Amino acid sequence: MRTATITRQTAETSISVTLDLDGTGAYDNQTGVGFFDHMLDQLSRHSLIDMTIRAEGDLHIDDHHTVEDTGIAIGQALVQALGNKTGIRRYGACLLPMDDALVRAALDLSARPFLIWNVDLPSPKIGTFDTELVREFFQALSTHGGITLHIDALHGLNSHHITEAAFKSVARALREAVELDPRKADAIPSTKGAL
Ligand SMILES: [Mn+2]
Repeated sequence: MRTATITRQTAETSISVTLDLDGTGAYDNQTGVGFFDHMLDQLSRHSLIDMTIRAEGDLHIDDHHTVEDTGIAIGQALVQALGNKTGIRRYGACLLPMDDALVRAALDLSARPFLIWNVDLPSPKIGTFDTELVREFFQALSTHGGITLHIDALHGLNSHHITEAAFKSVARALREAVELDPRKADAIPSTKGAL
């Protein structure tokens, strides 16, 4: 079973994340940050990774710790659920349009965290959500998930559309990367023999 549960507790946040890599995209995500829940739902729905997330953070300060720490916990859960990565495709990429927005994500489940973030979000807020937190989320996901993650926005006018396209493109790329490759189901996809 490629599943994992991570619980993570600090003075700032209390988070639990349960993932099933071989799911159907079923989700139940409650972080107290409405727009972020909407994005996490996209991440699950389009990766087909079942996702149950509960986060209680210091939202009286702002959304920063909650968003970042949820990214950390999802990354840790991915690492745990992937195990030694036998049989996975490892790489994934997706060019995803959403109205005015066109976002490209390319990723490698390499255990080498690296984020390229070439995304300009024109407005500082989406509702009450600080758009600068979108990069913080993907930075945490990359670092703690051991993901080489490139995200480039090729076009976009509306920050909600650009952000949503980013989450959806990463989700589609992740779906591909975590999938088992039936042509090489018994091997770790690296000439090093380990990932
Ligand atoms: Mn939306």
